[in-house]
Amino acid sequence: MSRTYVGTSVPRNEDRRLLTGNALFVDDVQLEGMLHAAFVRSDHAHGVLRGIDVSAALARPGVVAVITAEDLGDYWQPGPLLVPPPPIDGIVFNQASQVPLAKDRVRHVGEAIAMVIAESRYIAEDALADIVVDIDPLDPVVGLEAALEPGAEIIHPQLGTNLAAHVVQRHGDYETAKAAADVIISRRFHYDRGAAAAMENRCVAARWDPRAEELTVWDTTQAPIPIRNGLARMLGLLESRVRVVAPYVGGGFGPKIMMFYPEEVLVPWVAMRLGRPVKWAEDRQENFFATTQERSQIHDAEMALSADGRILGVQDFFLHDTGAYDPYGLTVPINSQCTLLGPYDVPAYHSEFRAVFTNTVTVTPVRGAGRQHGVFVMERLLDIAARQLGLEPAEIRRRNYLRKDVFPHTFQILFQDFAPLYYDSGNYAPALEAALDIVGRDTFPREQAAARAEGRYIGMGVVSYVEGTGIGPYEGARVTVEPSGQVRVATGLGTQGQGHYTAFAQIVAEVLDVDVDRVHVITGDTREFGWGTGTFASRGAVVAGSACHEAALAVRKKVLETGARVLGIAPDDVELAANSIRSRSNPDRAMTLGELAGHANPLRGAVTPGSEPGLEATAYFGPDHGSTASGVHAMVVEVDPETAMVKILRYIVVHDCGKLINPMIVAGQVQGGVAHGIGNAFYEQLVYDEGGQLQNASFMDYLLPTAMDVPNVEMAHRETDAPLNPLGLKGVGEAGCIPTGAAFAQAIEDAVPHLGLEIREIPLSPNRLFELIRSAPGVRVEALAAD
Ligand code: MCN
Repeated sequence: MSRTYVGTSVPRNEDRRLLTGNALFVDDVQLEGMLHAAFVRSDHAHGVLRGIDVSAALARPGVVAVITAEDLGDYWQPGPLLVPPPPIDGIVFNQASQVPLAKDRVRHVGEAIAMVIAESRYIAEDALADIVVDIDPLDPVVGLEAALEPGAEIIHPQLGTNLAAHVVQRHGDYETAKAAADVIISRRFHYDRGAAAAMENRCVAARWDPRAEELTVWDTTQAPIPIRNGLARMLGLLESRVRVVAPYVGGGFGPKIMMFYPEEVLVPWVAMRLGRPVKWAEDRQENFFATTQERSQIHDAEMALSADGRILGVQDFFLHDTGAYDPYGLTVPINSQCTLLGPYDVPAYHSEFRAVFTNTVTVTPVRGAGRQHGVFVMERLLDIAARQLGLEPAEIRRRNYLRKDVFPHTFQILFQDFAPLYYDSGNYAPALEAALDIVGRDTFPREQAAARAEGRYIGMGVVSYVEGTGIGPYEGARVTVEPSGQVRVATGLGTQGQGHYTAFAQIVAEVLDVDVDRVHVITGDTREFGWGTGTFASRGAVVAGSACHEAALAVRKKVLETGARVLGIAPDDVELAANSIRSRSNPDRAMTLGELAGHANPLRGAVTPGSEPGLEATAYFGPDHGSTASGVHAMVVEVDPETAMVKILRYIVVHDCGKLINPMIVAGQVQGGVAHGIGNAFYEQLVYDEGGQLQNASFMDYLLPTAMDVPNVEMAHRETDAPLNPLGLKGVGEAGCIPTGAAFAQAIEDAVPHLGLEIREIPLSPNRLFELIRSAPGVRVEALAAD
């Protein structure tokens, strides 16, 4: 009987290297003769680029080159459209992707204009000040509604509009639903911008080896293989002559999936051109201007309900800010559009968004990738409706959940992969009951009343969500048993802290019945594995994990076949037994897997036709549809109505990501996601002034939650089997941050019901909450803390 690893909390095997400082990060790459890059960036949000004088910089000792758009010749190309929308009715998309260096216009503060290459980073930075950039400012376009106003400056003149996309999706007939409704709730909601704020900024190093004619690029990317393929195409090299390594990466959280950032295009090119290694490491301030961001959306939403609180229909018109360029297509707003429906039965839905260009940093997915906006709108509409109908927040949700017998469930609207939105499986109502049990459905009202008697204001929020995870197209893995008995697993995914090294090892160790610490996972090196897409959309476990499983099964088949031959026994007499094979009928006839691997790769003799040397197999996995994770978050907060400070007393997550590979890793993912969600909900906001200048581009001004602000999440897991992958997995990497804002808003309102607050925006910084409290209906400022 082989050992069980899947479903157990195997300690993370990557942590020893990380905690002892022996993990290689890109900035650790030091090569002989290495040069350093720094970038001249636009101070203007919008303007015509009249000229660049680089002569003084070139004269500075230690400066090796200064590159402008003109120097790039044909290499200067706008970046690719990463997820091209299909040409179908209801979708208008205007493409304008980022360029390596600004040529005739600048479109956001921080856009790269010139690259300085010098003997040291100090010299490169000093030389930036020598470069004179002549820009004629244009009116900046900032703010979602301003972008579409008549007379607004057009950011991409070739498009003749600031409209980046217009998408209409619907099922059922909302107008009919509305006509039949007893209650109609109509509100405007605003979700403002935030940053991903990974601990490690972006970094790229490149070396051209003229003898091997090979380019090696170390890159903090989430998608090493597409970067390799794109660089090979642009540089006219064979893909096999370009090696992209994404070693240990200190957090990605979405923006590191972007292809191609200017620096990723330019550093390899200049390293080849100069014949010397070059490195660029983003600094924290640059990260606020040069790394993509997410979030600003304004929703005008409406919900039609029957008198007993059943949803009849939802309508949502929203604006999405795509920033200066739109290389990622429609992913973020389509996620909002689809995720809004949540776990609920919504017979009629009309959703329509306009994405707009603005003179701000480009928007691409950040953990949650637009899903949190949809959840916020839906959950808030339900809360407002519940209040109007005199229902408990939990009760209105209960009345509207999809029943557990409707799965699989297909909607008429398209998901981010442009396939119809598909819920593979789910069971929503029990998760709500479980969360209420943990929070203490009977005891909480008493605690609330007791606190109130002491002059403390505590409140609870409880919200639901579903999350489409684990989308295709595919990932692959190669599993090899080596003669040492160690097992190598190579996959094309990049990893940024998610624990893939351990989780994938568990899958393979269980199939091959080897000790889990004998399984070595390699990710993020295109020389080790060259097929796949990358880490995004909480798909690593479902897609790459399943590929590891399939490859391990194929190796197990080889082990059993080769074992029978080498031991000279019948195939059905061979079994796996802890790092070995043996005869079932005569267990003394046995051999270690390492020895067998040696036999499978003989120095003499013949490999019989139809068989292959070695104990190795490669497999790919591409699901027809993603898998639908879901959950309920409950939150207990204490609000000081006079100062607007909010303290999170408890945070409860009941989460369903199908079968758990590693419960400890999943718990870490949820805890980290919740920390991110709390940041989004209460602390983090990128504030642009009307000139397009970011006002808080440092961690002094852009507040992140600290360990002091994030409670230990109380967690329970439900494991609804995912039918579309062999292990029954669903994703979890983003789940923690998706419903947090909605839970936060409901909990605050519940804490101070006497103020009549109705929260319709995120983030709710203490300042903003202070303002909202002071302007709440019927509030007498001098009596805030009293009834
Ligand atoms: N897992 C599991 N059982 C499951 C599902 C997942 O044990 N049923 C494990 C997986 O094996 C993996 C981890 O949980 O080790 C996350 O898996 P998954 O949900 O498949 O997500 P991905 O591997 O695709 O990771 C991407 C996801 C995203 S989209 C963002 S953004 C994010 C996130 O993961 N960025 C992260 N989590 C992050 N965690 C860290 N530390 N750093 C980031 O940059």
